[in-house]
Amino acid sequence: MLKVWGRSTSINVQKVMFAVGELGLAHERYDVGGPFGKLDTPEYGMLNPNRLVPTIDDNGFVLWESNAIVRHLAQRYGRGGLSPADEQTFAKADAWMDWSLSTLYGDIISTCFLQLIRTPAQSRDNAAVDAAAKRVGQRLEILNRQLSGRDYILGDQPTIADVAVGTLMFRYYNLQISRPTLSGVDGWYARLMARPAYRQHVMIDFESMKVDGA
Ligand SMILES: N[C@@H](CCC(=O)N[C@@H](CS)C(=O)NCC(=O)O)C(=O)O
Repeated sequence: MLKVWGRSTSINVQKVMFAVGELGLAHERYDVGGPFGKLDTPEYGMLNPNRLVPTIDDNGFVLWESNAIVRHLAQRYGRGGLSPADEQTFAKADAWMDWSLSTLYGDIISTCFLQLIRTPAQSRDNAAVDAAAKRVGQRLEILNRQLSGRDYILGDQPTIADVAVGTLMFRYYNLQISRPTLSGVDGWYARLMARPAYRQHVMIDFESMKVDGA
C-alpha cells in the first residue's frame, strides 16, 4: 500500500495527491506538518532528512521531493497516461514540471500566497505582490500559447506537466491579485476543475490558513 506523509493543505502534498487520484492508487495519507507537527521526530527524519512534506513509501521505496514523487508514480503506474510513453514527449512534460518550479512557484507561492495569506496586512509588501502577480501573468502567456489547440499541456490527456503546473493554478486563481485574461489558460483551468482528483485534492479552501490580520 502506498503511504503518503503530508497535510492536505500543503501545495506540494496536493500535487502528489492529484497524481495519486488521477492514477487511482490505493493509499494511506498521514497528516503531518503545519499544525499537525511530527516532522521533528527521529522516525520522520529517517524518511525525509529535510523534515518537509511530502514523503512517500511506495511498497518499501521511500522518496521525497514532490516533482520526483509525481514522476516516479506516473512512470510506475501511469505509463502512456500521466507519464507519456514517447521519450521526447516525456522530456517536454518534464520541462514543464521544472518550469512550474523555476518560473511560477516563487511568485505564486513564496510571494503572493505567503504575503496575502500568511502575513498580517500591516506587514505586507504590496509592491512585491503586485510585481509577482504581473510576472506570473506574463509568464502564463507562454503556457497560453502552448495550450492553443490543446486541451491539456501536451495534448488531449493530462500528463505530469498538468499535475505540476495545474496544482499551482487553484491558488493563482483564488488569491486577490490581478490576472490578465488568457483564454487558453482559463479554459484549461476549467477542465482541471472538472476532474474529480483535482476537486478532491487541490481545490482545498485556504481561508483557514490565513494568519490573524491577513
Ligand atoms: N521542494 C520540496 C518542498 C517541500 C516543502 O517546502 N514542503 C512544505 C509544505 S508545502 C513543508 O513541509 N513545510 C513545513 C510544514 O508543512 O510543516 C517538494 O517539492 O517536496
